[in-house]
Amino acid sequence: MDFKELRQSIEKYDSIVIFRHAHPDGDALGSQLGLYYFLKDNYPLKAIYVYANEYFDKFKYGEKVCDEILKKSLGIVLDTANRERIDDSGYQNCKYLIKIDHHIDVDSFGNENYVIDKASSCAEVLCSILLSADFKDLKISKDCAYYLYAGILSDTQRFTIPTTTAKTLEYASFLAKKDIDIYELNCRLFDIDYKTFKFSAKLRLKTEFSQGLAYVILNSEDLENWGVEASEARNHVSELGHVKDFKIWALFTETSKGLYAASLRSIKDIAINKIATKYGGGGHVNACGIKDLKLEDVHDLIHDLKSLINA
Ligand SMILES: [Mn+2]
Repeated sequence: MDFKELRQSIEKYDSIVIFRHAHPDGDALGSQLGLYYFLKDNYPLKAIYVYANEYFDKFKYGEKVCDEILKKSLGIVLDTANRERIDDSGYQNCKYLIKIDHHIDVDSFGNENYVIDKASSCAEVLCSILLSADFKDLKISKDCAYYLYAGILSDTQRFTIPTTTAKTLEYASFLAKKDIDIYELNCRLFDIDYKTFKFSAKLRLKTEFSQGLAYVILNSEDLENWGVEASEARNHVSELGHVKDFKIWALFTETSKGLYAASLRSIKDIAINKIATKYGGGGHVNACGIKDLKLEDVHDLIHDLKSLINA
């Protein structure tokens, strides 16, 4: 892939607004802030904005940008497969839009689209771009490196999941050479508080397991008793991973009366994205999400996942 047109588009606009997906994770934020520092460091005369409608407690940054600014700006949307998931609809007002992502390209909503679905993270896609022939005369600062590393580390779960490749590690090594504080970043991203520690214990106790499938269904009452929001609870699906007996693991949370959202994960050999699509969701080969499932759909899905494991 060449990035000449991307470079031209970036240079053409005096004002650039960087977007991410709703309920941002470490990759959405790391990519957004990494690109922010890259653009700010190399184009000090441009106005660069980190667009945020909602916040993430580990990286509290960003702002809403008014329509007058959006109307003259280049918008760059990161880590977001489809337009409905962008945080938020402000992107529609941008003069020109670029998508940079690593999810399967289901919606080419940009005027330009740069999608590498083999990349571990959007931050890795940004590394491919920023280190390419079209950009390599520009500087990658310590701040930029720190946040890109955060994005890679988050989406690869510390370089442990199948999306981690030699390329991922090469980029991580390049970024680490910028003298970033790897220990501090790991603590910031992954150290848990006491409340989360207790939550994990309850989650483990509530886990059902049969025929290779581990799952937890949390209804509104559970969530209220445990004092967690549904979306926050679903972030803990990875805690069900790394168990030898589990081939697929799933966390279901009741998001509104009678409707459930699912977070699904699987071992490398089992692709779950087709089943996720069947139920109106999507994502990666081994990591998917589904929204608005009725309880009977949840049970059908559990049945389908078991069949898939035992096929
Ligand atoms: Mn990502």
